[in-house]
Amino acid sequence: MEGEPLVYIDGELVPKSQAKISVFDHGFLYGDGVFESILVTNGVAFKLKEHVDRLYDSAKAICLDIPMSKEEMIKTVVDVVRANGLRDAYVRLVVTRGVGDLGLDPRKCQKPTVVIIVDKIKLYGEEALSKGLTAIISSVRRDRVDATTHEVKSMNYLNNILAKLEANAVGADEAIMLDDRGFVCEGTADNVFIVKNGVIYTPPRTSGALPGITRARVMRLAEELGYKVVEKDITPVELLTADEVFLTGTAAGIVPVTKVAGRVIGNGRPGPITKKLMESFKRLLGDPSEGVKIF
Ligand code: PXG
Repeated sequence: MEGEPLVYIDGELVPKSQAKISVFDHGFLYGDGVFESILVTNGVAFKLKEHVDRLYDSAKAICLDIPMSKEEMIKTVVDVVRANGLRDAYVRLVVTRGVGDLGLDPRKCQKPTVVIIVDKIKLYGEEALSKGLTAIISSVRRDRVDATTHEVKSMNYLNNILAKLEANAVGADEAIMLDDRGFVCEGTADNVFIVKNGVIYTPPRTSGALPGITRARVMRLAEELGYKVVEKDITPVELLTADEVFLTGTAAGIVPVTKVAGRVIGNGRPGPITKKLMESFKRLLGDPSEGVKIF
């Protein structure tokens, strides 16, 4: 479709250039809100139901009552994608605490703000994807599970951004972050997997990493392909000495990592298991049985 994307704000569809919210919205003032990113491929919104479930879990964890049912939310997302006429798109679903005053007390906010953006995204270039990314191990630790845990997909991404700045400063593509105990947790917008001696490992839920929807599907896919997948704590040395390392996330899918903190992973090229998973995962995108068919 020609022209500007249409953005949903609290029941209205407005052109991108006019899509604005109040500076008194606590999402803006305090990062008080939750969000999801959903990929639409060939008219199918991949795992839309799971994303909406996670959105409502995130909201519940911060006592935010989303002013519509999950079914209404799914229907609204579908309607907004349709209104934009995009068969291949990236959907950003944001629910903030809403407009309040300058105090941080959430009770000052009468009604959550719901925003749905349908646009395009590119996290990494084709070359990085085919050759593999370079990553650092960030000095910025993930927040604790008993603090501002990253299990909640909240609008507080400063922890991730500080890590990304470290990667940018040394020309690396991504930053892998450790949890407060020093075990591998996740990337700034993706979950981490390693392969050692043919077995696939990923940090467990207790690392405090976001329970990634791509992560869950990739774990099942790997098992369907006959690989053993183990959730376990991964030390930095296990990461550096892995045969293969890859990341998973909505925007990028499965992404090989071929250098971590200056150490070459495997032979420096995307490994065979990573490539096999990438190939098989690509086929899931656009499959109506893997999500909600929009067109
Ligand atoms: N960890 C973190 C911290 C994330 O933000 C993931 C893991 C992967 O989860 P999913 O469910 O997508 O497999 C995410 C996902 C962005 C961007 O704009 C961020 C995410 C997804 C897409 C784009 O940088 N977060």
